[in-house]
Amino acid sequence: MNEINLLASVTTFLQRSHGHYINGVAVPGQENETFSVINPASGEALATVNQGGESEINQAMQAASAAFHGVWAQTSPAERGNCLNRLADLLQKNGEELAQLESLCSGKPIQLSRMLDVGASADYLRYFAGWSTKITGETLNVSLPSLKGEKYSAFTYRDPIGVVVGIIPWNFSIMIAIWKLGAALACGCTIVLKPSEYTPLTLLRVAELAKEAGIPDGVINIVNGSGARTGSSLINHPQCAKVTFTGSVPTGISVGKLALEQGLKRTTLELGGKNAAAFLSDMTVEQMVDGILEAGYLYQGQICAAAERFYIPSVHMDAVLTLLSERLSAMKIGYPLDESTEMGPLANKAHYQKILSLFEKARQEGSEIVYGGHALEGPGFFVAPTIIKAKSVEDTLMKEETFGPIGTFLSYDDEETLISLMNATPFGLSASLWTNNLSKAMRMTPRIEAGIVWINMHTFLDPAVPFGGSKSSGIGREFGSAFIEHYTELKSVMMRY
Ligand code: TXE
Repeated sequence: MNEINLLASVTTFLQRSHGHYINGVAVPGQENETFSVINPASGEALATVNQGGESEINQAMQAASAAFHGVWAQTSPAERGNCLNRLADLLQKNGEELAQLESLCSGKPIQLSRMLDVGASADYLRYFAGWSTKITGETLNVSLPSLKGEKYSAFTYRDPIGVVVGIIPWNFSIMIAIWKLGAALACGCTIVLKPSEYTPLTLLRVAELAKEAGIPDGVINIVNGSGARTGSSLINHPQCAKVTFTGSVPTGISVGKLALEQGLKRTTLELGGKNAAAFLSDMTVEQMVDGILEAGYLYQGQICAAAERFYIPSVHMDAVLTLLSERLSAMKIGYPLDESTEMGPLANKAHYQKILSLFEKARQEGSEIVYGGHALEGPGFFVAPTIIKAKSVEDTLMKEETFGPIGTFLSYDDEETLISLMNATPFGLSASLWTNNLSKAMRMTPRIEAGIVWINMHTFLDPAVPFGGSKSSGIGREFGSAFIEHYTELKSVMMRY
């Protein structure tokens, strides 16, 4: 056991009363309507949070709008970048506090919280900071003929889109919010973030650090509350110009529909999927198992880009599943604040119940549960990492996103069939192909329907590489230069002289 001691600042923070963060100050919210934050490793309440009502929603949207038209519009691109860089510094300076809060609320192993919610978040902010001074339009050659010797000239601007509403899931309560916030602020937008009701605390602390970093009041606001009520009201609000959402496919579709109906508000939807990882027969069994663990079991499989469908050459299937079972049984499952923990609990009770019902479904359908497939004893929402051997592509677990530590396996014999198996899904967020034959991989990659295809790797995201879903896995791209299109409105200017 390497269980770490909670920092005094974490204990003090948890004891505070929690609500919202609007226009540079903590706002208590509706004290008669609260919800509890549950530690998924123990099932016990960590804190209570006051719901955001119409009053908080209005205050936050007005503050973001005033900051957009006033102070942030007057802030130079260079200073916007400096603000993001200073926030990155403060995330790192306060990193242990943030990582502990994230692990307590989400069940994420502490090493991952340190690496991703703190370390990677700082890297993403610095990447976006660099873009703030490089957002430009273009000069265009007008194509019309000149009739009387007149001349034409044209160019484009990229105007910031306005107030962005960011709706955040529970799996990376800091990092995914930083993706939205960094993109919005670099482009000159202001933002109102609604964290998941399961992980509402970390962003309240990040907002305080943003103030310390010199980000003007009103530029970043946090409103806590339920999705159906607070989330929808934020999207409905007349000051909302754009919605950026990460979460499940059904909720993403409702969010997208509402945003369209409320005046064609722009949307970026980064949704889930049923991502495939395919191993070609030149890989060794050990290489395949290493790849499967990387692709499917990190952070209890609660990563939208993680693989859930695994395609293995028939000749290797038994050996792969035997070695994978051995590796899973050696995995250290435990308390997220223990530094040696490799796998923690599922993030919340609803998700735990969903995973248990999927185990049941697999049994009813006669899929073979090779390893795991059950809850683990003790308090908290722990389940065994699980291997399921599917009968066919029709098994529920080959089709429905589990978002849990469950790999579902199907064998194949020829590589032509493999491509159609990989594409036999309405989703297309990510996919991976594992082979030492790069020439073959390069020929197969264009035929794989996914927003990102990894070769000999899976789940790794990079701020320089666009990320987002094809097919039903989303609309729009985060990162690279691609995000700029989604946070700015292209304005054309044409003149005759
Ligand atoms: O996600 P939701 P939930 C999957 C995972 C999980 C399931 C449900 O399988 O078991 O989704 O989890 C807000 N208008 N993923 O319920 O509903 C909500 O408050 C506006 C995959 O947590 O997608 C939260 O802030 N907002 C996923 C956010 O949307 C609404 C990550 C995400 O909630 C809303 C998380 C509404 N009508 C869960 N309803 C991924 N692929 O990354 C909810 N919200």
